[in-house]
Amino acid sequence: MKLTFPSPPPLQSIEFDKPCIMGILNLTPDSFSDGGLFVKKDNALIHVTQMINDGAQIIDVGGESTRPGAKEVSADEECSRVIPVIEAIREISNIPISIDTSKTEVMHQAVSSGASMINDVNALRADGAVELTAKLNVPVCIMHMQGQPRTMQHTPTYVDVVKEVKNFLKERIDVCLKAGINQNNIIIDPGFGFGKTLEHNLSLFKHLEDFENLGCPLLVGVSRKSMIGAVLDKPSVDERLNGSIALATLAAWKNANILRVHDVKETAEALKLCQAVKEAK
Ligand code: 7PM
Repeated sequence: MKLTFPSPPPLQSIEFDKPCIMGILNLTPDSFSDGGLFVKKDNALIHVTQMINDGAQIIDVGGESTRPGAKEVSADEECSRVIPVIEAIREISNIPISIDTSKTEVMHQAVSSGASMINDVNALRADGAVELTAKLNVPVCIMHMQGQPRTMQHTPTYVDVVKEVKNFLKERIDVCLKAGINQNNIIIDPGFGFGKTLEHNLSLFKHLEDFENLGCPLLVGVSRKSMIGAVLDKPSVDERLNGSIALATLAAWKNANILRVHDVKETAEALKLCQAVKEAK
């Protein structure tokens, strides 16, 4: 399995013979883990350069807070946060940029400005999002979320979380395919922390291998998340590095293809060791 990025030229691809790292660039002023640190373009570029040097193969740019309870921002506001930074990254690198958004308008503008991939926690359920993605012909990550960001952590409920998340993703893959999205462009993500209790998150993680037979590359995003805080009793996000590395390693061991992380260097080292063990006789 491999992923091909038509934009920017020249055509680039990522081979999934081993897991790859997607580095997070959060451009929300209220982001819980890098709170406004990278709102300025220069700081963002320094951070991106560092992530590339540390081994990131994709940069995920987001300007919409999906934090539980977060208030929604307009497409214009989101674009004003992400577009200048996407353009600036494009001036220094041709690394694939993913745009973390649920808004059709933002997807469109971001890809027009040089983004190479769409990362949608809402799995392209916004009006026109599936059609636009088919037309743009770029890779897309569709993620499972129960409910909406503002209220999703109130009472997450499942009878069989693994089965239900899997069925949701199967249905969304079908919708994508019917709309003409290329099968090779679809990435799936169980959506850790999005309308899930700790128990749900742990269960999904334990059964990550079950998602393999959907036939799409699998993205896992657990970096600094509250499931780590809950197990380790670390209320503050900056105490969650060790936990993040532990889960990234486990996800890689369980054949995740893309790891969405804040701490690129540490994750890259863990993945190297994981791969060395995998390839041993
Ligand atoms: C506040 C709370 C800010 C949560 C940011 C977050 C994922 C994602 C995010 C994920 C994919 C974070 C999340 N999480 N996209 N975007 N998968 N595909 O912890 O798990 O970064 S935002």
